[in-house]
Amino acid sequence: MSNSSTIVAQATAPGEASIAMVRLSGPQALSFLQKIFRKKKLKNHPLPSRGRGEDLLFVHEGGSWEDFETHKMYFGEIMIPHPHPSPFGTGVKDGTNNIPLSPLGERVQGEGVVLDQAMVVFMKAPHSFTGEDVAEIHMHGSPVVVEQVLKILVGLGATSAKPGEFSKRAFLNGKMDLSQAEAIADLIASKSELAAKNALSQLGGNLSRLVESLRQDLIQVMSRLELGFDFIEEDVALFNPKECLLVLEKIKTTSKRLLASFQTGQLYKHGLKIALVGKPNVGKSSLLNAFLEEDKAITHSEPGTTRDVVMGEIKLSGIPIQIYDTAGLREAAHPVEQEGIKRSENLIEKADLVLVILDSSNPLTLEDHQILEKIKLKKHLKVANKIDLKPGWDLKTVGDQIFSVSAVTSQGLNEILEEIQKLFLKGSLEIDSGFVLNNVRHQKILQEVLVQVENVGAGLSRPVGVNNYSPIPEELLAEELRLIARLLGNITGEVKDEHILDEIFSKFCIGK
Ligand SMILES: Nc1nc2c(ncn2[C@@H]2O[C@H](COP(=O)(O)OP(=O)(O)OP(=O)(O)O)[C@@H](O)[C@H]2O)c(=O)[nH]1
Ligand SMILES: [Mg+2]
Repeated sequence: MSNSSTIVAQATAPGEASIAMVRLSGPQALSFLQKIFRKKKLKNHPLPSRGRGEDLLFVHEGGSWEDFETHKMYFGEIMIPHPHPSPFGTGVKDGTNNIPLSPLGERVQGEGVVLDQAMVVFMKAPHSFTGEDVAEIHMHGSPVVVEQVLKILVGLGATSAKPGEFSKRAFLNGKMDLSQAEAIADLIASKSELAAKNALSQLGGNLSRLVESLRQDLIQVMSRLELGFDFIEEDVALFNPKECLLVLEKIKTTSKRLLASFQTGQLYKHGLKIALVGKPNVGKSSLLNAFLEEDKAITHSEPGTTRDVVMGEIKLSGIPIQIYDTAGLREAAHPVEQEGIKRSENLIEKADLVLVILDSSNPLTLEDHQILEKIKLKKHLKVANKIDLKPGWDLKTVGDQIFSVSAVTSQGLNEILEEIQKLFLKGSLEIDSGFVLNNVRHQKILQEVLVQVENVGAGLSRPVGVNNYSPIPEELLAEELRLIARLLGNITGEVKDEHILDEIFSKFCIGK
């Protein structure tokens, strides 16, 4: 499949950097590159002088200026081709002409204005990321220069790429399947080493191969079933329900295994959210600082110090753990504090785990009991802080499992971390299949597959008829199996649906 437009976008992150890369993809990639770039001899390989006015001549070793061998990097200059208006104003007089100076202070010839020095590479279709003609321009990472280059290319006729458009083209040109394209987005967004490793495994095709082999097994069974329709007169049972059941069983086991790994995949991808919750002054902010070993949140002996949510991150076995310090929960009079309390309550909803902080040095109050009541259905741990001080109540009154800690001495913090590890990370760090499911779209598809497989399986398990005929009408069975195959195909994008594709690729970043 080929696209008639040539798209352009910055492929590197926006902002100042040593290098920025602008990428073009499409049939005119080369001609646009030729219009704005001139190869230049590197200083240590000087060209023989060509006389006055030719000292800015660009190298065209072997062939003309326009020749770009595929997959070869060239050094040179980005030019604003005339008659494109100069972004540097009307120019500086050099005695003979009103010729603008580039920011590099270079004189400008009839070719145009020099914008930057650059390295460029042209990759001829189909041997490129998108499978189309691709040109990459590696320039200095100045947002001003990058913007100019993009403007010029758009002025020449290139189209600004939509988010994920390069990857979408790569997918449509058969360079990778859908789950691999999704893996690129995941790899870029990885928050932990494990997430990156998992995305790389998906990019390498681990998920695709698994799903595709199941789909192929199913297609074989389906083709035998459909062949049977043609031989209906001859009373030959080509289709064997037992064989079909075996294939369905395999799909079921694999789907279940992948779905079971989803929580781990999410953990790799997003980490864990932990909320420190409690009435004012129990030491929530002090505990956040103690976990982070950093003075991040303001602490004070006056209750109601924290108004906003403050987040800090630590790593536990490579998994990012986001710890949120919240405003103390109480009946607050001040509207700002009320807003803070509302935010704390929202956070309780979103958190994977709530640490309810109690002050061990002062007797429990009604507020403590109300908070304990409020979170009793959430996954939570009870934590008695300030155990470096004289105890104010018997910790056993709130149940058997309570963690005794001190934000001042850091005593007891490791026990909490070990418990978190036990609750969330145990077993999830050893991936036997080399891959865990981490994508909500894949999860939804596999859930549908499972329901469908269980339905068909239940029907097929009924006693078989004479000659092993299927216990459910074969046309109906064929339809059901086709649906499962189609669902599996949606994971790898074997079945192309424009809406699904737009939805997936629109979540990518621009330039990817
Ligand atoms: N001795 C002792 N003092 C602590 C400990 N943790 C906190 N404090 C003190 O308790 C007071 C309140 O601490 P914060 O961390 O600000 O309490 P908070 O729960 O964040 O309070 P709000 O933001 O008002 O909800 C401060 O004076 C802290 O120094 C502890 O483990 N031991
Ligand atoms: Mg606080």
